[in-house]
Amino acid sequence: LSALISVVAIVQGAIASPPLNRRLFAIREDLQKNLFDGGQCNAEAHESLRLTFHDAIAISPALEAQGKFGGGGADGSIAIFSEIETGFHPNIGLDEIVEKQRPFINRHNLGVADFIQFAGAIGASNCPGAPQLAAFVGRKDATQPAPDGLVPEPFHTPDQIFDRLADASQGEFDPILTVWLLTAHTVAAANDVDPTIPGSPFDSTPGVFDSQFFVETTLQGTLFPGDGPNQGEVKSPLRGEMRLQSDFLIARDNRTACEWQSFINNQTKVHDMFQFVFHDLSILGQDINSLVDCTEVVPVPKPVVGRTHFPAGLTIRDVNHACAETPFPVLPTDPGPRTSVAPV
Ligand code: HEB
Ligand code: CA
Repeated sequence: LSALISVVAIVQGAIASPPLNRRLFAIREDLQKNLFDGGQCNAEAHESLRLTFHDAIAISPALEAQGKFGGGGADGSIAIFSEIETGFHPNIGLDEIVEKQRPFINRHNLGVADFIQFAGAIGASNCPGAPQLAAFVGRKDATQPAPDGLVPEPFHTPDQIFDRLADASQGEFDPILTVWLLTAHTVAAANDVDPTIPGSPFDSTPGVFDSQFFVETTLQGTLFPGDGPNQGEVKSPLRGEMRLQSDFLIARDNRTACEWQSFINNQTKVHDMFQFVFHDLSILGQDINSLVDCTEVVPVPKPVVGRTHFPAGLTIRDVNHACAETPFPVLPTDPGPRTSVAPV
């Protein structure tokens, strides 16, 4: 009889709470179908990846040391307290993806903090060349909003950005790892830096997780794609392409220029370093020992498409070569006349 009772208990348990991976596969399917247009590296995939950063980075041991609440890191606060946090200036535009994700959160049984990081990992997996990003489950959800002032802005100086990332990560995210984190801007566009040209990409391949972002940010800026200059914007090398002042400066800063250049034409590095830093970003403020690693649920992305190149009409002569130690890599130029970058 006791054997029968325990069998019943196991069956009931399985019905009450289907195994974690099975639940995650269902969420993945729902996201791919209904948020990411059938598995595309689309605008919602980009925005979901950006959201992981804006939730996770809002944690500050420095504020805690002053006796203030410093935020909970990857705790879902940006969605749980979206009315407050999406009103913070650096979070401009994120209200849209938070509201698009909310019905998925409501119809599945997963914490908000876990969901945000999971959706970012699934979205990124649709971008050829991306790594399989970590998916952990079991985070503690926020009980209060993060304070304002913890998310970097494109008009901040490299010093401000390096200090903020180091604070959030207890020193782990140094200037070098900041470059690794910025690899995310290879699948990215800006809607609100210049609202007259929404969807303006940071590189010519916003649907591919490649090293074009690192190439194109080193090129001499020649134009504003819209009605710039706007706050946080500097001249870009291509019509249709947005360039953030922070990316421009970190690409040329003597602490980071060589690291920046080292990503060019090095897809293995693009892939491996972002995989590494996302893992640590996605669990800021959480205790990894109480989380379950469900990364196997994240699809392994397709390999990168295309080879690293200068956009048509541009060559090594257009490069601002900021790394004194290493020659700039030799790259082919795309054939044809100068093109412009299409909005996302
Ligand atoms: Fe990021 C986007 C900034 C980092 C991811 N950016 C973005 C933008 C900006 C930024 C401004 C645009 C927005 C609009 O819409 O307009 N970032 C920034 C800064 C920093 C950063 C300043 C520091 C340095 N990011 C980052 C990181 C990441 C990211 C780390 C990762 C995770 N972003 C991102 C993405 C994007 C962006 C993905 C795109 C989104 C869309 O497309 O929508
Ligand atoms: Ca790209």
